[in-house]
Amino acid sequence: MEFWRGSVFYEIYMKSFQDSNGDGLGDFVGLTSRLDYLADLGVDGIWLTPFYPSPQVDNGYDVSDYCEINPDYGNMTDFREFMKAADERGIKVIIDLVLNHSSTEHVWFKESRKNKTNSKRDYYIWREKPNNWESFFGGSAWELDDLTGEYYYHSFAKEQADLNWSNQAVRAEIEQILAFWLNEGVAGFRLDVINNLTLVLEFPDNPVVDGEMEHVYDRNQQGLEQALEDIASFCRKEREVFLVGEISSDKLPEIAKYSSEKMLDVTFNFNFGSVEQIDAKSVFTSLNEMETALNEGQWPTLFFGSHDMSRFLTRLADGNLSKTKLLAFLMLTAKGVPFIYYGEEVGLPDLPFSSVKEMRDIQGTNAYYQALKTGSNEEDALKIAIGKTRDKARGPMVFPDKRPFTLDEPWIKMASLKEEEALSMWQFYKTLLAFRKAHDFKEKEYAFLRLDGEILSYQRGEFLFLLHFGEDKVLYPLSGQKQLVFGEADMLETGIRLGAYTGIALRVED
Ligand code: TEU
Repeated sequence: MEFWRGSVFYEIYMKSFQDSNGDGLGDFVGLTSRLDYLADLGVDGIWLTPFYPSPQVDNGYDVSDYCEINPDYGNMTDFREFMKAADERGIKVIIDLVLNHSSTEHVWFKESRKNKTNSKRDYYIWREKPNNWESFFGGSAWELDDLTGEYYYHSFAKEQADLNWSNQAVRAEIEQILAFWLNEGVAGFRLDVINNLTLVLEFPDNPVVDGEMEHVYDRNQQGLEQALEDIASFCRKEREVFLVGEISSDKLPEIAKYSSEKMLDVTFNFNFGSVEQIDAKSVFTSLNEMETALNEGQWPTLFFGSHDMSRFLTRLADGNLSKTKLLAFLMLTAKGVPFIYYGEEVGLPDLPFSSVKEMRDIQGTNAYYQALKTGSNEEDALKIAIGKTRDKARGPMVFPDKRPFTLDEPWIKMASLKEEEALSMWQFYKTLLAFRKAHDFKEKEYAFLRLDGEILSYQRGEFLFLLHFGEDKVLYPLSGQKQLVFGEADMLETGIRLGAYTGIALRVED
């Protein structure tokens, strides 16, 4: 059985996790010093966001050298010490690879743009004329390069040029990168926007419906399955390697088709993780959809936060501690591979902003200047940028051992949770992770999934989980011998009384 099935992963946003040298940026030495914290929390694996040399136009998702460490985060020796220390604690490390595009500062691109006959010209996608394709961050996805008078394609920022996956030489380079990091002992990769790799090379315009572009020709194109199979078989030549795909879609069937034995182990299902609101019914629908949409034997991912979205304490629970805990309970007990986003275990909220100057994320700043350009005043432009900026979830980590929390800690000042609530959140994660560890959930499929009013229930192996999404106390009728093994509830003759936003686990007869 693959190691990842029973594992809980923890996403770390490099810059904001732990600084060791006082430059205000997280680094590998700092991260290594926090491995005991992570082991104590009980996570099995870490997903590291990009740590490679990069001009940081898109926080490291613009890589200028795939086989090096950004000096802000340390060097190769620091990385190796971190890997060794993680291994000693039984923590697996998966790293983020951005194979769809590189920074325009990458030596390949610098060569490529020099002239039309350069040996690296076809590493990227050059055309005499642009089509109507739009970049994810707004505006055209084509940038005119004065040197040769041609346009290059960038599905994200203009400093992130898309690599040409129809070129075998590019694929060979990518294999070397995979081999390099596998040799360093990583347990797997999180593959960034991996469904953007292949394109319709006749470059037809995408349809635009009600002012919105439909990405018909620039995503999920022919050849993608083969490319993923090639990556997977290359990686798995010698050992098990965990492959996590980020598919830029919120439609489960589109996402699900790339998780199969021959391709990716799991894909991020945004239809579940990045929703704007949640209730018992929507969760029930999503969990059922996962059961039917995924290929046989494939598991979904379970997450409500990442470096790309608002934190769920703010977004889905409006600062309510019990509701946040209930969502954590769902994420850690439903069938799938959970990904905790750093800081959610201590109830970090979204950061607030009062000016665009406080923002670093290109998605926020672009939206701001775009809004000004199209006639918004500064106040409205700021509102739009606040909605868009991903900086809100990228604030500094505050560890629970730093007590008492000083009031000038930025997150405490704005946290909707009080200090004791933050600590109770942390205890909750720890206890739940310990509960998972004590019982093997690797092979536990759902015996059933049910919805009764605001109570969602599912059974996995000998455990029955009840999740109450309502605000009033309710009595859930249950007969037979049941032992409460996690959470709080009143066990009555007639059933179980559940308080507002409560998740519990019961041991039942198998
Ligand atoms: O994100 C890609 C992205 O923004 C979409 O996949 C989006 O999250 C999804 O459609 C939600 O429905 C990745 C990285 O996570 C992000 O930080 C980078 O900016 C981006 O790729 C470019 O590398």
